[in-house]
Amino acid sequence: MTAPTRPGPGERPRLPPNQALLPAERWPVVGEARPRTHDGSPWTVTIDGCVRQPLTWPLAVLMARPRIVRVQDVHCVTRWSRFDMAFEGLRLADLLAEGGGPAAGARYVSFQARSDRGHSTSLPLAQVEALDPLVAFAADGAPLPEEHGGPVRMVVPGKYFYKSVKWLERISLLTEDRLGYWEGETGYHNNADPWAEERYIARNLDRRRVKKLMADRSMVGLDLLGLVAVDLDLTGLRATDAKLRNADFRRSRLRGADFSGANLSNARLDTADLRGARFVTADLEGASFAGADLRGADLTGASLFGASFGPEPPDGDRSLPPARMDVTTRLEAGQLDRLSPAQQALVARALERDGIGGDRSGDRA
Ligand SMILES: Nc1nc2c(c(=O)[nH]1)N[C@H]1C(S)=C(S)[C@@H](COP(=O)(O)O)O[C@H]1N2
Ligand SMILES: [Mo]
Repeated sequence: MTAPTRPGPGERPRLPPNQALLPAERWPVVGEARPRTHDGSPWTVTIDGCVRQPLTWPLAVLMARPRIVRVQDVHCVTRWSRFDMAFEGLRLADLLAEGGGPAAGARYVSFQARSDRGHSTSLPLAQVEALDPLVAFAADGAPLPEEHGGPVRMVVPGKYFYKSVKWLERISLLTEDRLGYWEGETGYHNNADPWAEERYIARNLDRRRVKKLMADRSMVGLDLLGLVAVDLDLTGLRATDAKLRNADFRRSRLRGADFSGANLSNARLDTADLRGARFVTADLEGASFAGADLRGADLTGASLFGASFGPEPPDGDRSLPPARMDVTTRLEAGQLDRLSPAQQALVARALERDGIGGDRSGDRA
């Protein structure tokens, strides 16, 4: 049986872009090298959260079951790939079904490791269902060595290998995503599609630059083409004069961030925490702020042509409320002229008062 990760003849090339093929005998160890130390408790695997019935199995029980073999290619984000690795284990789908499957509202799956840093990764439930990952105990005919996740790891086809947690201990179904270690702390892309080269949160960053960006929380002056910074904690981010066209900051924590002079045209800032953030003279044309918290934010001098601060029925996403704004949100009356009448009305309502923020009307002179 071959997983759908391998493209058929005449389709895209088998090796994803900018990957190097390793010989079969080479298998680099990436990330943590051993499971939690000083843990005498018996190894169990649990499925919990948004499921009909949570279940815990002693590892030995799972390992005693009849296994399937799945041949698939492995692509590590650090640019090596291996073809035709034969993993042996149980289909996650079968284990999930034993507890009656996901409960209503389950949308994400978080995989947690029995490791010292509480390592985890996550995927949307729909992708888990489509990719059909394995709970694996062996590779290429031998039990998984400890440094490769033995005795038990996830193997998820079709994603960079950081979506395959080593030393699996818990699988939690969630209504909202919970970013994993690499994705939340170190700037790795949350979708991890090797064919789209989704390595880092921005396309044109390399490992060194993404590391520095996450450590310093600074994007000052950078050109961050294709930035996908969804769900991240970027409190206090410095992003003055950054090129962030089409950037996706949905649900991120950006309290006190400084985007002054930045180009955020068509950026998505929906449901971001933007309290006290600065957008002075930023380009916000076509940017969306539905459900964002803009209390204390300063949008003075920003260009707002086509920007939106809330859904406009019937097209808008009705699940999102309008942006939260109040007297501390700074905007000049003249700036609102650039918004559509529906958006002007929505902002006026959101501001909940006469007059525009900051008492510094741009029309004064
Ligand atoms: N628990 C745990 N799982 C993990 C990691 C980790 O650091 N800790 N690293 C991930 C990364 S980045 C990769 S590429 C693969 C590496 O698996 P390997 O060491 O068996 O090659 O494991 C993934 N799973
Ligand atoms: Mo990786």
